[in-house]
Amino acid sequence: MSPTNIAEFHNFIDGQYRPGSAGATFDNTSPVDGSHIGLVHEASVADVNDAVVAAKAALKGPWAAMTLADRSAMLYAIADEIDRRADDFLAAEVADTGKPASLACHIDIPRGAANFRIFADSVKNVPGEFFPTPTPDGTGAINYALRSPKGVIGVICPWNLPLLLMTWKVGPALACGNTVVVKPSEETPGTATLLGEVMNTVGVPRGVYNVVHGFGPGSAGEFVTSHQGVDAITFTGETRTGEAIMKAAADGTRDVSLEMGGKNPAIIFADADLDDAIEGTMRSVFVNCGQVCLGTERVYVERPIFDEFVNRLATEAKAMKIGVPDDPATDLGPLISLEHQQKVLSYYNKAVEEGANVVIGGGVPVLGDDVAKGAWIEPTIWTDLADDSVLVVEEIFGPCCHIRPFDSEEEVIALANDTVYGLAAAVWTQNTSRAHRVASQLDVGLCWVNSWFLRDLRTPFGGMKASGIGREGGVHSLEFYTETTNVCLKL
Ligand code: NAD
Ligand code: 6OD
Repeated sequence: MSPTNIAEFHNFIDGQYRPGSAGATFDNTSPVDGSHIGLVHEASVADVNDAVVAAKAALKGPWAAMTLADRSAMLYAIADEIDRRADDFLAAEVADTGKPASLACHIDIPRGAANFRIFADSVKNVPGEFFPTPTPDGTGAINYALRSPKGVIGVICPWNLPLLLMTWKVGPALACGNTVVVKPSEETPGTATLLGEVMNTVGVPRGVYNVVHGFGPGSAGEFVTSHQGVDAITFTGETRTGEAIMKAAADGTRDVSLEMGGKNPAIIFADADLDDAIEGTMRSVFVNCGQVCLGTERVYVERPIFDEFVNRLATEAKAMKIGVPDDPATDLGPLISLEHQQKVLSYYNKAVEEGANVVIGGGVPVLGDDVAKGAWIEPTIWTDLADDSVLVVEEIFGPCCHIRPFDSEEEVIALANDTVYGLAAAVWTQNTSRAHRVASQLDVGLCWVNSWFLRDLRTPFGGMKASGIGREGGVHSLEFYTETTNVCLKL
């Protein structure tokens, strides 16, 4: 959006809002009711090139000239300004995603600010490497490692937690002295655009933060990832997209950090605190309408408590209020788009074809005429599907799960690991030894025990196997967003 007109989403290049130079635009529509939110200005190849050139100039110029202390202070100022304008960010995020405002104001927007503060602190406190090295002549040498920014970082973002996931990358990238060219999802251009105003308000030098709008192939996404002035690419999104981006990054031997899809298990042992397990699984399956990469789509429950667990989860899921973002009682908003609704529905239909027992849901809820064009979907629970069913194998990214009984620890570990993905798991048990034993055998980047999505931003975040390459968070982000030079000095 321009600073004065929230119906237009301009590119933000070299500190200025600009339409696309080719004049192309596309509509941003509300997932709540299909209404028109605004017009997004698609960046051309030339616009993306301008953004990269501006980012390069800032990298070598005013941004590089700042002291670490000043740069960290500026990141704090960005965070403070996000907090000050929290209502604007909330409105933009909710308009684009349709998610409950009660959710976005607790998770998406505060994390948008926290992502700047945590990495401003990290860069100031990370120690360097030093090795004294003996030499044959007895005088010795010292080795120390210098860290420098990697350069211009291409940041390619998804739509499910737009501000949270974009700042999760922009925060550490800027903290380490890089500059960025951000390509938000075509579904959610709002908060990335608004962040440009924040950058200007707090005096971030122009060219440090750039935003280009558009799609993936043949559009801004591909233009960013194939641009040889982009020194590294950090991506969150679908695994297939990540694979395409990795291929693009091979030209020019550029580094990638990939945070991708998942088909995450939750394992509930009979000794779990059932109230906690139900509460946690309700969140891991249904929060953000199931559109969380860490979300649970496969639930494994130890046989003695299987029926009780299914009944209780179904009862609570049925009681959720599906509704509009501004209603404080809303638990479940719409999916991101009608296209995604059709994808999720196609899985719902396949479940029936494959003989699932549909415990609850399976369709589209009937809501009022005013929201009839929204991307609504029912929360859905299945049992009785085969382990090789597409519902159990493929990521759906909707408010749904399959629940299956298990009889032993060995069996459930094998079931949980039987996937191409390896992002996250949740294990529910009161037996601490078992918790450690199981967590260490799951092929996942993130394992929560008796919790879910409990985040400490200093910890490694990312997935194994088809869920990603690399880790971000804490020192892991600093590793990705810096280059290292070892200096060996003969004494
Ligand atoms: P997506 O892969 O469709 O799109 C993500 C971004 O990539 C968008 O900005 C899109 O325009 C861009 N893009 C698409 N094709 C491209 C190409 N060829 N070159 C360059 N850019 C391209 O993902 P999505 O639908 O926005 O998000 C949902 C997916 O993201 C799910 O699979 C989910 O699991 C995953 N996700 C993963 C994490 C994680 O941390 N692991 C977090 C959130 C979402
Ligand atoms: O909490 C985070 O840092 C993070 N990257 C969350 C990802 C959620 C995926 O949908």
